[in-house]
Amino acid sequence: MANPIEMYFWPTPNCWKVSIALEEMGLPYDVKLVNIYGGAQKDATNTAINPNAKVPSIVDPDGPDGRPITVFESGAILLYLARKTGKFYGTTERQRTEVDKWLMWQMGNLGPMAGQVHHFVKYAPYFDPPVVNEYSQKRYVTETRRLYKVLDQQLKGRDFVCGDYSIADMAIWPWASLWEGQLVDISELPNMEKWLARCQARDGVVKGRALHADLRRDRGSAEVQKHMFNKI
Ligand SMILES: N[C@@H](CCC(=O)N[C@@H](CS)C(=O)NCC(=O)O)C(=O)O
Repeated sequence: MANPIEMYFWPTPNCWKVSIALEEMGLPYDVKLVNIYGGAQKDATNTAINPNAKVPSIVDPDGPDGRPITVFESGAILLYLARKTGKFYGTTERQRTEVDKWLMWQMGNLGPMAGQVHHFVKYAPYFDPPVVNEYSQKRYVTETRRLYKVLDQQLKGRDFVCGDYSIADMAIWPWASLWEGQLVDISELPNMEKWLARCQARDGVVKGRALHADLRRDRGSAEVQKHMFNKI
């Protein structure tokens, strides 16, 4: 029996990628909660494995050569787990390159843009005093809507982003599942809507998404403002 992987986690889209992957791949894991609303991401325990002071991260006691390994950045974690298990990452160089493209698309485009929508639409207006920046809201909502059109086009004629279910779906679904709060009109995205349902029907997605869901807050607050955005 493999030793459990330590998953440094808080119920957020980037962390759901990892909880979903661990569930889908059938890997045992222990959850280490990092309360980002309370500032724990900046504690020495977390920054020792995540120098960027964010979540998620993992520690795999059974890393390469049998020695422990730490991994941060959700995309790097997905790639590591896919290589470790040989699952959800195709089998040929052509298939893997396809998965890489869409994984990088999520990491470099959808995640950062939708993240800014969350900031300017769901968090900042609830700060004390409220911050409502219409230009920023419009810019990031417009770009996020454009990205979902790109995704919808890719999903035309495909069940999943790269054909078979892969780590690209695991990376994209957590963000895309929150389309409503990102002010996206799903009726314009029929392929994406069907794909969301296909992903949501998977046991691994249901379990990974449900993990510590009670701790999640969808809105900004004075606490979130202090611990996540006090650098501003
Ligand atoms: N590119 C990073 C982004 C990580 C990230 O922004 N994590 C958020 C939660 S989804 C976080 O830790 N926020 C706390 C903070 O910004 O202080 C990844 O994909 O792992």
